Amino acid sequence: MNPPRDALQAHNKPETTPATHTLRLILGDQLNPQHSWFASVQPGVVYVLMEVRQETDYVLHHAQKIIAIFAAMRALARQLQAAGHRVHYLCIDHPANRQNLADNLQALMAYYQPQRLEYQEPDEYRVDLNLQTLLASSPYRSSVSSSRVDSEHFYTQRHEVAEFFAGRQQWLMERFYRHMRTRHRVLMDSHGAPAGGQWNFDQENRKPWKGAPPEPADMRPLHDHSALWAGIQAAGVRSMGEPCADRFRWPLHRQEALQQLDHFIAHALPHFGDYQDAMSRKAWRLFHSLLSFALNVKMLNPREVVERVEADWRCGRTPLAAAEGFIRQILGWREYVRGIYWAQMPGYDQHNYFGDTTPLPAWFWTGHTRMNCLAAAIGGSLHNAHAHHIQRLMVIGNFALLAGLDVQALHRWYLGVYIDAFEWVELPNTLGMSQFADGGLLATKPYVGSAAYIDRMSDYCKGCAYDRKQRLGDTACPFNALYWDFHQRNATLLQHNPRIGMAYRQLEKMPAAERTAITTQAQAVRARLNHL
Ligand code: FAD
Ligand code: DLZ
Ligand code: SF4
Repeated sequence: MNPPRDALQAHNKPETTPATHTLRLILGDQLNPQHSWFASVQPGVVYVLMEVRQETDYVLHHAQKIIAIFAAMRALARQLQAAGHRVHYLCIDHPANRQNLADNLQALMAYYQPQRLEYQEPDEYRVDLNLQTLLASSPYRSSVSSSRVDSEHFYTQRHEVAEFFAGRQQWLMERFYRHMRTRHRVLMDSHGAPAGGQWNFDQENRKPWKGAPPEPADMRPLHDHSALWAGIQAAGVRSMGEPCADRFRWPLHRQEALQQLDHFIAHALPHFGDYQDAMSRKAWRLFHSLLSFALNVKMLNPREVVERVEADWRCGRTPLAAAEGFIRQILGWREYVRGIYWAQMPGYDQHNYFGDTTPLPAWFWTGHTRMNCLAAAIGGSLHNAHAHHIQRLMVIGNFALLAGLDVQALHRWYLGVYIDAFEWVELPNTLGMSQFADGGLLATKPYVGSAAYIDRMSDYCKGCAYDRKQRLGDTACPFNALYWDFHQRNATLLQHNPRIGMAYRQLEKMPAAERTAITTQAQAVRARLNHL
C-alpha cells in the first residue's frame, strides 16, 4: 500500500515533517475556522480533510451541494495552511484516495504513525457509528488513542432536548423554545418576561406577498467552479439538479457568509415575519436569509446570528415580530429538531405511520408537471438547491403526504436535493414535521392543506392548468380530492385527534355520493401521478 500523498495539488505542499503526534479529522460540515482547535499552530498536529465517494454517494446529491461542500472544504484547507497549520487534503480524484473515511484514516495512521486521533462530534448518526466502529476495530487501537471533541457549534448538547422532555408523550417545540429564550436570555426584558409581553407573534406573521415590498437583490457571492465541477464529474460522481458551476452563488467561507448575514439583516429581516409563509413565482427567495448552508457547515455560529438579529431589533431597525419569528427558527426549531434526531436515532428513519409506499413521480427529478405549485417548488429546488420552508412543507411535503408517497424515498430525496440537507435536520423535518410518519411526536397534526391554502399564500394557482376550486373532473386541482381522500383513508389513525376534528365534521356532512366520488377521483389521480 502506497502512503497517501498530500493531494490538494494546486496549493498544498507535500508533507515532509513526519513528527506528527496527532491527526485531527475535519468533516465536510465542520468548516468552522473559529474552532478552538485552530487557536494556536501546533507543529505536531496534522488536520485531515477528505473528499470521498462514501459521502457523495450515500444518497443522490444535488450537484450544487457537492460543489459547495468541496469548494468550502478546500477554502478552509487553504485558510488553515496560510495560518501555518499542517493540512493533509485528499481530493476526490487523487489516486491514493480510498474513497471512504475509515480506509483513508487507516492509511493516514500508517503513514504518520500518530499517537492520537481526534475528531469533532459528527452530526450524523451514520458517520458517528462509522468512526466509532473504525476506532474500536482498528489495528492501531492499542497504539493510537482517540478522542471526540465538541464541534462548538450548537447551543445544546445532543441529548439535552430528550432530557428536557423526559417522560412527556408530546415534545412541544413551544415549551422548549421558551426554555431556550429564558436560559439564554434572548429577547427577554429586565424582569425575565418575554420582550413585548408575548412569546410568539405568529398571528402577525402569516401574510401573502402581492409584489411589494420588493424582494431584496441577491447579494450572495458569485463564483466560477467550472473546473471543480469538471473534476467531480470526471471522478464519476452522480448527481441531480443544475450545477450552475460558472455562476455559483453559495458562500465558500466565513467572510462571505458574514457578508450575506449583513445583507439579510439590512434588507430582508424587517419583512421576514410578515412574509415567512408567502410563496411567489416572481420571487423565490422573498425575505428568507438563505443562511442554512453557512450555518449547517458551521461557517456561521447560531449564537452570532441570533445576537445580531436581537441587536437589530434593540436599536429599532427591525420590528419585534420579525426578529422573534426569525430567532424562533434558529434558537427554537433548529436546536429542537437536532435533539429529536439524537433522541430517536437509530430507527427514526424507519417510521412510516400511514404505511405509504408509492414511488416518487418522475417529475421529482425534472420539475416537469402541469401543477404550477409543484413545478415552481420542485423546479426551483432543482435549479437552486434550495426552497424555502413553506414550499418544502406545504407544497412538496403536503402533496407527498396526500398522495401517499414512500416516506423513506422522500427522505432520501430531501436529503439529496437541498444544499443545507444533513440528516440531523432534514430527517425530523421530513419524516416528523412534514409526513407525520412518527405518529405525532413532533407535529400535533399532519400539515396538509387543499388548493385553498396554496392559493391564499401564493400566486401559483392563477394560470395553473388545474382549477383550484374543483374537486372532481379532469381539470380539478389534484390537491382537493387527495386532501379529503387522505382524511377518509386514514380515519382510524386520525379522527380522534382534536386538532383535525373540523375536517372530519365536514366529511360527515358530505353526501355519501360525494365522498365516493372523491375516493374515485383520488384513486384516478394516484394512478397517473407521473402524468399530472
Ligand atoms: P430562513 O427562513 O431564513 O430561516 C432562518 C434559519 O432558521 C434557517 O437558515 C435554518 O437554520 C433555521 N430553520 C428554519 N426552519 C427550520 C426548521 N424547521 N428546522 C431547523 N432549522 C430551521 N433545514 C435545513 O437546514 N436542512 C434541511 O435539510 C431541511 N429540510 C427540511 C425538510 C422539510 C420537509 C421541511 C419542511 C423543512 C426543512 N428544513 C431544513 C427547514 C427549513 O425549510 C430550512 O431551514 C430553510 O428553508 C432554509 O432556508 P433559509 O436559510 O433561507 O431559512
Ligand atoms: C455532504 C458531504 C459530501 C457530499 N461530501 C463530503 C466529503 O466528500 N467529505 C466529507 O468530509 N464530507 C462530505 N459531506 C458532508 C458529510 O456528509 C457530513 O460531514 C456528515 O454527514 C456528518 O454530518
Ligand atoms: Fe397547485 Fe392546484 Fe393551485 Fe395548480 S390549482 S397551483 S395544482 S394548488
